[in-house]
Amino acid sequence: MPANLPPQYFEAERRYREAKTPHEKIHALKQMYAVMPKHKGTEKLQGDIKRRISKLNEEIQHAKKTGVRRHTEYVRREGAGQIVLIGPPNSGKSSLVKALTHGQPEVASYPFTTKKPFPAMMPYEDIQIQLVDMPPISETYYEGWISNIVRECDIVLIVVGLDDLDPDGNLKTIFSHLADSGIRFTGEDVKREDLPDFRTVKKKTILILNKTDLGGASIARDLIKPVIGDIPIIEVSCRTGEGIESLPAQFYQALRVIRVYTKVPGKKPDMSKPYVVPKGTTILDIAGQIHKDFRENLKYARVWGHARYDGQAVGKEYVLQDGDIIELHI
Ligand SMILES: Nc1nc2c(ncn2[C@@H]2O[C@H](COP(=O)(O)OP(=O)(O)OP(=O)(O)O)[C@@H](O)[C@H]2O)c(=O)[nH]1
Ligand SMILES: [Mg+2]
Repeated sequence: MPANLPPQYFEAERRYREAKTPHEKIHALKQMYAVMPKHKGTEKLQGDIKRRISKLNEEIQHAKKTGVRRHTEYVRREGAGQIVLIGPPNSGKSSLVKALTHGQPEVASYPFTTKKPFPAMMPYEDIQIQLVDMPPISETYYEGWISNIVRECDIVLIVVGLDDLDPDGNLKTIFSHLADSGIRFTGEDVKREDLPDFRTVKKKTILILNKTDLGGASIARDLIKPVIGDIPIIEVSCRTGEGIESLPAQFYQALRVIRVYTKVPGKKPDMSKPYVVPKGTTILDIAGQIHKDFRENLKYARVWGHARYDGQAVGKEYVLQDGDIIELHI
């Protein structure tokens, strides 16, 4: 045995031996490779790990080619933000999309009902937020394109039902599948500089504990808390409607965006269609989006809303607030 292998290596090796799917095995092998010291004494082992990874990749590719329903899916982004729902089978993902939108995704008492992504718009005050219902994720069932859709979205909702007999185990399975595609989950707001490298992304995540009408929420919470870290939990019941009403506002908050309305001097503001921009956006940032002349020649703006008084003149660096109405002057 080569010298100087750190404890993390043996930890990863144990995970490799316990791994059931090729994806899990690759994940563990990559960790083994990452933590091992790279010197002459470990060369043989390095080669061995690389070979095992490429063999597993071949296996996956082969399965993809010969599989029955292998295809890719893509969802066009619409509205003020995109929220993707994932979770174990039968947890109530489609029921939640049905409760929050005018969409009619298929809901059924048996698992693996949803086969394709199903986008639908959730109204919130004067804007629309896109929800994307997804097929379930389980030990034996994972569509590669799920990773692509999750990677692109703004927020992930992980839906778990209180009738789930192994909520923590199922969550671990989901995390492991997505970790293979470099996706990690966090309760924090994600800024670009938080990304450790271009391949790995952190996704702002909320855990929805559904079916509170069945009881047992506190037991489930105790089981899943150690697995989900700082990810917040919201308890709801799609059956009774408990906790559903406040979700749109909570999702909107989590998106970290604001609405800004515009007005032309001497006219009434246009309240029909706000600009939806990230929190922290300044007058100058938004001016360029409205028209490039504004970006180049902007002198000042007037703001109605959160400025000290209505119609206050502010400079280009003024940081906008949700609901502000602006009038640009060149
Ligand atoms: N008791 C109870 N049952 C619920 C609740 N929400 C959903 N269900 C039931 O759970 C079952 C699964 O619901 P779906 O919305 O189809 O679940 P899903 O997560 O989309 O399932 P897949 O697409 O197979 O992954 C259905 O029988 C629903 O009626 C709830 O809040 N309480
Ligand atoms: Mg479904």
